[in-house]
Amino acid sequence: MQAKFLTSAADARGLLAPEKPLIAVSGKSNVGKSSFINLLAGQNRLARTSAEPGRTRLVNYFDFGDFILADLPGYGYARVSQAEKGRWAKLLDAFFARGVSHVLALADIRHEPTADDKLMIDFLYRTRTPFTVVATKADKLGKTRLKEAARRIAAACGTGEGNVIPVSAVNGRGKEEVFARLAQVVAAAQNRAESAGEAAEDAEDGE
Ligand SMILES: Nc1nc2c(ncn2[C@@H]2O[C@H](COP(=O)(O)OP(=O)(O)O)[C@@H](O)[C@H]2O)c(=O)[nH]1
Ligand SMILES: [Mg+2]
Repeated sequence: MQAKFLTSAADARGLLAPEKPLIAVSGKSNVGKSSFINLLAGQNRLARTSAEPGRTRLVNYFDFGDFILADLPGYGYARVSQAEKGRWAKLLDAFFARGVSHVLALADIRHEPTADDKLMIDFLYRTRTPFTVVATKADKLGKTRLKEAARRIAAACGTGEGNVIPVSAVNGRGKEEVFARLAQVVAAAQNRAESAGEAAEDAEDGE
């Protein structure tokens, strides 16, 4: 199906608790989050791309058929007030408290992960949230430097190289790999739902 926009949440009350597996996309402002979501959707304007980062403090939900994708507000934008940062932190806490199947954590392939990127990854480890690092703007590097960069990002995030997928919204690189990963996530979620259903039946049968 065509991916479609569902709704935006500005605060905890607006957050969804979907039946389908929920995949979150995180990353600092300007990392290429909107462009990446558009790449996955095969649509140019599903998620807005902007030259003015950090203006939207919303969780945007999209229906991708097999899963729901949540575009989290970009972090690390310097020119926002303390109050705004507090509101952002509260919204994210509430979001993760509802549970999520997988996080695609975006990082710019050309740079060392920032302090904020590392805070995000630490948070994912602490909360035992499965994640994949998506290294954006891969078209900006040649083949050799790209491999080095992916290795460096994996090390900085304390994860394996196989858990870093270089992508490019410009040439489409990495799209299939990301979908293959998400297919595994969806299958695992379905298996869990089925065994939970069977366990409930067994309990009813007194087994
Ligand atoms: N070369 C290149 N530029 C990109 C890529 N993805 C995003 N950009 C550019 O990076 C800037 C920020 O992109 P955007 O998707 O709005 O980032 P967001 O703030 O994380 O949503 C824009 O100027 C995009 O055109 C990419 O894969 N390759
Ligand atoms: Mg954006």
